[in-house]
Amino acid sequence: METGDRGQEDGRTVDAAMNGIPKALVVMGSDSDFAAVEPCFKLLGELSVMFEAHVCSAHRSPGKAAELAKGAEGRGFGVIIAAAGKAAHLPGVLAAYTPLPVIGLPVSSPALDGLDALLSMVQMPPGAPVATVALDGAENAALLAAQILSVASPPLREKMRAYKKALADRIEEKDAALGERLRKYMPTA
Ligand code: C2R
Repeated sequence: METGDRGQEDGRTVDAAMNGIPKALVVMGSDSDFAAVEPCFKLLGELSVMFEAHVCSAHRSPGKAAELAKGAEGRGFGVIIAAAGKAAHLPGVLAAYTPLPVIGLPVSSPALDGLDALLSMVQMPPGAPVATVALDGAENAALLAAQILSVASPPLREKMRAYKKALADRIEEKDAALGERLRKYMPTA
């Protein structure tokens, strides 16, 4: 992560001096979602995407959910990631209050293995879409957020290009390693 002043002492905000790259707002339905969302924070940081994170629930703190979503555009956010498990109304409710794109990150939980959260997000009725990533797909939530923000940010687009190149390079290494492992099984003439 590039250096930047912390906007808040508690580390909730990674802010300032990130050189023109717009911000992502990350909202978790509960602090119990933290472990599932942590890879998202990590990757946003690695991509130098500024973010602010909050615990907020459409069920338990609906006023704050509305306030966060309504204020997001004016506070310079370009995308919202909403992570929640069980009956996950959080991303849909945030999407109801903002013109910004909302990415839903469904978090798995024991009773229904996360199918409840997945369907709550992916089956939004027409009018308020939630771009839903895979169950516990925290890294893809970060990547999709970065890609959305990169539309208005050439430096971030370059980072995404470099990320994809590194990804492809890793696959090439695996492909070469597979060739080596299979060598002993190859028939000799
Ligand atoms: P607790 O562990 O706090 O009881 O939360 C959270 O995201 C979490 O996965 C259990 C689960 O409830 C989820 N939750 C929602 C919402 N608020 C909390 N799905 C919401 O408003 O959608």
